[in-house]
Amino acid sequence: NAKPLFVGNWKMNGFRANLTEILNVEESIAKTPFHGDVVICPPATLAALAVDALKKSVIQIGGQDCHAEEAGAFTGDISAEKWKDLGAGYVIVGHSERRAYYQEDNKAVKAKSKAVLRAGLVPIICIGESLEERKAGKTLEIISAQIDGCIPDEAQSAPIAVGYEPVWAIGSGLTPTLEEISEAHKVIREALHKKIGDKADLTPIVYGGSLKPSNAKEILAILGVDGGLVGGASLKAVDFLEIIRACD
Ligand code: G2H
Repeated sequence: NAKPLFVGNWKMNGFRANLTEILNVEESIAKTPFHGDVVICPPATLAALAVDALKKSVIQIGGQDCHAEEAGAFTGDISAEKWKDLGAGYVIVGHSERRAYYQEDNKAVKAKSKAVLRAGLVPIICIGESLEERKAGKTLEIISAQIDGCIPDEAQSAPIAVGYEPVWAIGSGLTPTLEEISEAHKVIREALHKKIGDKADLTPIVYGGSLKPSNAKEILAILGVDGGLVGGASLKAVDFLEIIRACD
């Protein structure tokens, strides 16, 4: 089975003062009998400080996005190699906010995933259906196609993680039913099998979208849900910790 993975995606939130939140999580996690991986993806401006602050801790730092190229004239962008150089272990790619606001399609997400693997980091590849797609009964077809289109061949020989985030559940307070999450994760695992074989069983497929202390226990108990991608609730150390602790 896949090792549990929890990712706190701060998005464009937080200032230097909020780094104490990470340290609070760190202190408690060290005392918790949790045997998974914990990653925090702060805004890029805080990432170097976070790496320093967490040097000796079990928490790793991740990027929220990267450019597909290694270096060059790409003002404002950060390559996977830069994340590696900083000391990050993971990079989120294909988050629905990137897909929606920067028109990133599966092809672009695949190129970024490739770049993260090239740098020797773990890509957290995000997929998920929109509300229209769900209403049209196309969810399973869409997420299979996203796996097919976003996972590069290189993933056959290096670790990756997948984030299932129904777009309509992100930051909305709405979540799919437990059956819907279970079904989606099953289909994602099957689609992954076609791409990377048995390695699919060891690949964490984490749920994201309004995951919070009040719903974490039941969602994390679903077979095939290997952890969480937490946005809003990761900004408060106590909430993020409670979600991590809900995983047993
Ligand atoms: C989904 C999630 C984290 P939230 O975007 O990536 O955010 O938990 O706020 O819905």
